[in-house]
Amino acid sequence: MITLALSKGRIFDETLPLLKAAGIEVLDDPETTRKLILATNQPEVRVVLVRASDVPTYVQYGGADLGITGKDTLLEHGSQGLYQPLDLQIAKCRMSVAVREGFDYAGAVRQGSRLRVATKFVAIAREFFASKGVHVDLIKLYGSMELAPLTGLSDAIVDVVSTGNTLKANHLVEVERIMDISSRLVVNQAALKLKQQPIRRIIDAFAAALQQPTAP
Ligand code: PRT
Ligand code: MG
Repeated sequence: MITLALSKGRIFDETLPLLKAAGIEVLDDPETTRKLILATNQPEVRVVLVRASDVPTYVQYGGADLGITGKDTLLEHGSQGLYQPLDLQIAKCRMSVAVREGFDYAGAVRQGSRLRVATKFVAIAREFFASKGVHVDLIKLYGSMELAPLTGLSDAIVDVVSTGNTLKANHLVEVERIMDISSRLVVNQAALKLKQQPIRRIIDAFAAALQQPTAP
């Protein structure tokens, strides 16, 4: 049995075409079923639905053989025990610093004042500001980062941005782009050795699908 860990929502949706290219079709709709283990048209392949931030953990400890996870999640988790054969170019977005409209970010950085930064991505934020030599107090949040500068909890946030609509709706502006983000295929290294043939087949099919020209 090959177990693939996916999270519901954008990663699941954008993975379906890749699975299809590998001849794999998921038999349940994750948005309507209450099942957490989904069968596929291939009796030897199943999908487990886990929280996005739990995908690397499942794959690292062998709860799943493979998984698909954002580079943001992977950088926060660390990549011990994980083989990363492919950037799948899905669920694309960017990691950015944002502040309230009118907040003088450049001035605050220039003056060397300690910046209060709220984020779910503490490791990425710590590394980024350290590389710039900016002193920060990091405040760990688990969601709704946009609220932090609006309530005075922080001066800035570090968050994932896609269209930018959420920032705009909350009167926040993007002041720095930290990195581009997309989702990666991660594989348990022991599983890759033990189940080499079926896992390689999936990796190769995904890789071939990525080579296909995409519709404009
Ligand atoms: O929700 P949960 O805590 O379980 O995990 P999660 O939020 O990490 O999961 P999910 O499914 O929302 O995201 C999975 C992965 O998709 C992330 O790890 C990113 O790599 C990637 N991704 C791509 C995004 C976005 N685009 C995105 N827009 N993740 C989150 N967002 C958020 C963004 O922060 C904002 O709050 O969606 C909101 C809308 O964004 P805008 O800019 O289009 O308004
Ligand atoms: Mg989410």
